[in-house]
This record gives sequence, C-alpha cells and structure tokens, in this order.
Amino acid sequence: MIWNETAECRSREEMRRLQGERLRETVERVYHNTPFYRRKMQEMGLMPDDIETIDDIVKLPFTTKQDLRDNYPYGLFAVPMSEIIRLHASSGTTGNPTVVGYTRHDLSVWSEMIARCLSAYGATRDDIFHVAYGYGLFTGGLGLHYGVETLGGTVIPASSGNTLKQIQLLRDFGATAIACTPSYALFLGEAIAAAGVAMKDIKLRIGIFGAEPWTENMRREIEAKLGIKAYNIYGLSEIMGPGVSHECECQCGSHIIEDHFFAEIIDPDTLQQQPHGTTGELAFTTLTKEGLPLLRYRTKDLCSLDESPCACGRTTARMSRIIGRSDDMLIIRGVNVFPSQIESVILGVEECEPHYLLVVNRVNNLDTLEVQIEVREDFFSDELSKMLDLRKKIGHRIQSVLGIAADVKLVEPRSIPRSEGKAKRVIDNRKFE
Ligand code: DLL
Repeated sequence: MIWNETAECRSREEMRRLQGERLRETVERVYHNTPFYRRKMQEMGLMPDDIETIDDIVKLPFTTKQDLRDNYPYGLFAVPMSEIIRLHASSGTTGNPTVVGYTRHDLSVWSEMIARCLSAYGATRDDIFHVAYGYGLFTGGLGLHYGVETLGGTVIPASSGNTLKQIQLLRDFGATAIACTPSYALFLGEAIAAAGVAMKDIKLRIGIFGAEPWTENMRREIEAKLGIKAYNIYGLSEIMGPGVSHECECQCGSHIIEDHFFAEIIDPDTLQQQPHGTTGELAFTTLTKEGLPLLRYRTKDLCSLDESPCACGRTTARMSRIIGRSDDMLIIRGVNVFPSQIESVILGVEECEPHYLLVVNRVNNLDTLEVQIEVREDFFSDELSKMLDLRKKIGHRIQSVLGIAADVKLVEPRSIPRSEGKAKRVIDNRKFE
C-alpha cells in the first residue's frame, strides 16, 4: 500500500526537478541563517545563486559529525530556539553527544515519512504497534511512535528493556507489529519460547527493524522465530531519525524518502560523487528540514544506490543494505559506540595504561562488550579488593559515557599485543555477511 502516491511515484525527471527546487531553497536558507555554512560557502567562493539544479550539489561543501561537535550544542540550527520544539541526541566520537533539533514542520514531515514506511510494510490503522525502540534522546522510540499515530494505528510505547514485561504486553495487548533492533527481535523470539508462551498467543505479523546492520540470514531467523515478515528501516538522527529509507513488499533495497532527502554515494577518500551502482559512502542533503538543515552530510555508512523501477510502483531510488562503515563506529545493542569514547575514559583513569582492546561478541543474540585494559605496573596488585574496586570504577564511567554496560577486564602490563602499525583496538566477532 502506498501512503502518498504523489510523493512516492513521481517520474525520475519530476523528482530531480523538485529536488533541485528544494535544494535551492535549502542553500538560500542555510546561507542566510547558519553562519557555519555561509563561512564555508564564502571560503569556496560560492553564492546561493550558483546552485540551480540538483546536479549542482557537487559544488557544495560536505558536513561531518565533527562539524556538529565543533558547533555543540545548537550552532548549526537554522532557526531560533523558539521554533525548535524537540531535541534528540546521539553519541559523539568523544565527550559531547550530537544534538539535533526539530521544528513543528520537521516533526510533521518525520511522522509522515514513518507513515509511508509503515504503509509500505502493509500495515494499516487496524494494526497495533509494539514500539520497543528506546524512548528518550534516541530517535527510535518517539520517531516510530508519532509515525504510528499519523498512520492511525494503535501505539504501545513499550520502550526498551525488561523483556518479561515486553512478552506479557505482546501477549495481552495483541500487538500485530513490532519495532525494535533486529538483534533484540532475535533475543525476544528466544525469550518468548523460554517463557513458555505459545506462539499462537502472539499475534505479530510485521517487524520493523533497523538502527544496526543486519543480514538476510538474521531476517530468516527472526521471521521463523516470531512468525512475522521482517522489514528494514534505516535512518540517522542527524538527518531525521528512523524512516529516511524503508523496504517495501518487494524487499529489493530500501526506498529513500527522496522528496525530503537527496542521497549521493561518494568515494570516502577522494570525496568524488560516484555513479549509481557503485559501493561507497552515503551522503545526505536535507531538502525541507528547517531546524537542522544539513548539506552533504557524510553518514560513513557504506552502500550503493539503485534507481531502476521497483515492482511496488514507487519510483524512488533504493539503497542496498549497509555493508560496513568508513569509520570505526560500532553499534552495540543498538547504541552507537566510538572506540574513542572508551579511550577517553581510560585516559582519565590514572591507574591504567593507555593500552586497551575492545572485544565484541554476540551471545544468545545479544551483543556483549568486553573492555580489556592494562593496569599500570606500580598499581597492579594481588590484592583482589583493590582490583575489584578499580574495575567497578571504570565500569561505571564507561556505562555513564556509553549508556550501555561493558565487562571490564583488567590485565597485566604489556599483555595486550602491540602492533607495528595502526593499533588494533577492536575485535568484532559478530558476523554481518
Ligand atoms: O539508529 C535511527 C534509527 C532508529 C534507525 C530506529 C532505524 C530504526 P542513530 O542512532 O543516529 O540513528 O544511528 C544511525 O545507525 O548511520 C547506521 O550506521 C545505523 N543504522 C540505522 N539503521 C540501520 C539499518 C538511528 N537499517 C546509524 N541498517 C546509521 C544498518 C543502520 N544500519
């Protein structure tokens, strides 16, 4: 089912014309309202009038997470704070989170985008949606929540955590759709079986999974365990949140909401735009955002684009699954984690050496993070309580920076292998192929 046929089924020419028009408006707006972009454009000798069609996008500067950090918290907002009615945030590489702000219009666009996604999954106002993405600064919970309301479905704002409670709600409230991370869906499938709840008492038929990479194998496993059809939803806070792209019944890539976002694939080294079909780094330009318009935002997600017609009738370009990242960001239990965040904690602990190793595993479908840290020679001790206290202290600090728990393992000085070149700080044993 198509939620907004005008927006989703335009001819490619008409779409590019609209994108060009909206790009011109966006550039005009950021030039006048965001000193950061005005400065960047002036440095490049660019005036808003130099942008005429969507092809001119290659003239514009890129934006990175670092730019958002450098302008923390509100420096890239293009409207006064009185126009901002919601804030969300996601992890920064160290220290400060990345803050995003939405005007009333932005929130209404976002909700409509999600209603489009849900319709593409075959959901209707008769569905009951169990939203088990986290509610809070993370965009998953509230993003899905307002989208369901726009569709007219019933939303159960379950949020994340407390699996037994989730199972009770699923059984008693009769949810027909569930939104959570794919790894949590797998975990939930097993927990339902372990709790002795019969699958006939769970009415789910649709799953809305994203916020982390997943595979066709995981899809099959989730579908079998929960007795549902599982769909991909992709997005990132900086651009909007969930719903920037979504699968349809054909499941041959995720349709991008192209009337609001322009997608490009760039070579992460040369920064040159790449032709469709090439795998590279995805960059987005917002075309209608008011609160935080961004030009050519480098997602660091690696994928490819496909403009060929889709059997569902939508004409929007599709992106492939995310096959990796061009930076070192990890997604652990749906939470974005930069090794540099953990490093900054370790550097602040005087009892430790700046040598560490992060080991990520998936145990019973849940991600685990082990942080091995070398203790300084003069502090290393056989006294168990001293070591336990230190472990606890570091564990607390990591938890407060990342928002997720890590298993801290203190190791002897010089026991973590040194590398000749770039230090290998992360061993990720999860399989995403
Ligand atoms: O994860 C927004 C979201 C919430 C998407 C709920 C889908 C569902 P951030 O926390 O800013 O936002 O993280 C964005 O997560 O750049 C990707 O690396 C990764 N990601 C998100 N969705 C997918 C997906 C939300 N479907 C970062 N497949 C992105 C693979 C995904 N990776």
